[in-house]
Amino acid sequence: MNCRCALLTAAAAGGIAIVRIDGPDSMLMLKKIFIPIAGQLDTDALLSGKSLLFGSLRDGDETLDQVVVAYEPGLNAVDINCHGGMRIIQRLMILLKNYGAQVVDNKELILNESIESELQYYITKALVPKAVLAVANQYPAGLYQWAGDIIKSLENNDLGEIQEQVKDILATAHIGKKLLAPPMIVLVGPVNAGKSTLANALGNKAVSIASDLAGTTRDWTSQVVDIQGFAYRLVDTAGRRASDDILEQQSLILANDLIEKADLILLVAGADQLYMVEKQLEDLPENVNVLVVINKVDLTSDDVVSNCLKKGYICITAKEKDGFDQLTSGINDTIGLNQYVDGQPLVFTDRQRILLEQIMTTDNADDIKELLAKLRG
Ligand SMILES: Nc1nc2c(ncn2[C@@H]2O[C@H](COP(=O)(O)OP(=O)(O)OP(=O)(O)O)[C@@H](O)[C@H]2O)c(=O)[nH]1
Ligand SMILES: [Mg+2]
Repeated sequence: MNCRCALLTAAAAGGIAIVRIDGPDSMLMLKKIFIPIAGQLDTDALLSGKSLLFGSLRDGDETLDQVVVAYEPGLNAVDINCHGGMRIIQRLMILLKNYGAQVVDNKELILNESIESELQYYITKALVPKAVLAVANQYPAGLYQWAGDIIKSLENNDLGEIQEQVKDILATAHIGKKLLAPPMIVLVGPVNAGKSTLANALGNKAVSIASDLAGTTRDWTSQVVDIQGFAYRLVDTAGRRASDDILEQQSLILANDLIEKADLILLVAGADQLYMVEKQLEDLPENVNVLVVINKVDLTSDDVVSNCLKKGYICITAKEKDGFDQLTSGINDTIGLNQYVDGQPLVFTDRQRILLEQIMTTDNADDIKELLAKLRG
């Protein structure tokens, strides 16, 4: 069968999922797995301009789901809108594969050089509602509309002014990237500081073992967490101390690899471990973002806390989630995600960024116009 299929919506449970069958045999494939409800037109009606049909998705004699089918004439493709449970999606994909369709990544069916298609593709990769909204706003409003407005204003404005605007929009590229690929936060610090307790509290689930035995964590653990609506990959590592234990030494080697790749380090120390902070800071690479987090402030005096705050440290009680507002705002401020204003044009792909960078290097209005038209796609 000459057709390909892909899940167009996110690979997660949702209300509705859309599976596209694409290619010359897409109609033939549909007829094998779909029966319109009695009284409705045959699937051929789709081809003659009736764009939506309701009916049953069938695997032999078994009805898998009630679905709405849409035909995309320009694309020679059929979209099956089924219920969005993962089991239904899996059964449908297996069915299509068994009938000879090639299962591909949705990138292959929808992504081309246009903001509209980039939106359709990248929205399925967004892990949190804020990222979904930020991307969804870029067409037909947002970045798409901004590029159109600039094209219109090219005749009246001087190029310097236009390039200033392009520069501002380009500055959002790092935000777009971090909204779609969760930045990595690595928890490091002395043993027993409460790193694992903090990781579990930020993730709202017990991923790491926390105990008062120094050296509890060996293998690092990782989870995606939602911090004030933004997604991050949070990694908990083994406590740092000099040790002859070969496993502990290996744990530190693994942790050091992660530190090199981190977008942000949270250096966590207990309120009884303040004397260790300077040395631990010195041991971290120079070019990495670090926030110092003092934990267990429930066990210390107000004076100690106010001294820590003066030094710019964030004071928390991980066990009670106290001080988390300052911590989570500090994280988003350092990574830069708080800079994004809802609805603002946002650069969210490398293709968009490269085209805008090209605009910055030309002083020819026609070239700029062409590049902006290309950006819109
Ligand atoms: N009083 C108090 N105890 C805490 C707090 N956070 C963690 N603890 C306790 O401190 C001990 C160590 O916590 P962990 O989270 O295992 O510390 P860790 O930094 O992961 O330790 P290692 O994995 O050994 O490096 C546990 O007994 C926790 O219950 C806090 O905010 N206040
Ligand atoms: Mg631990």
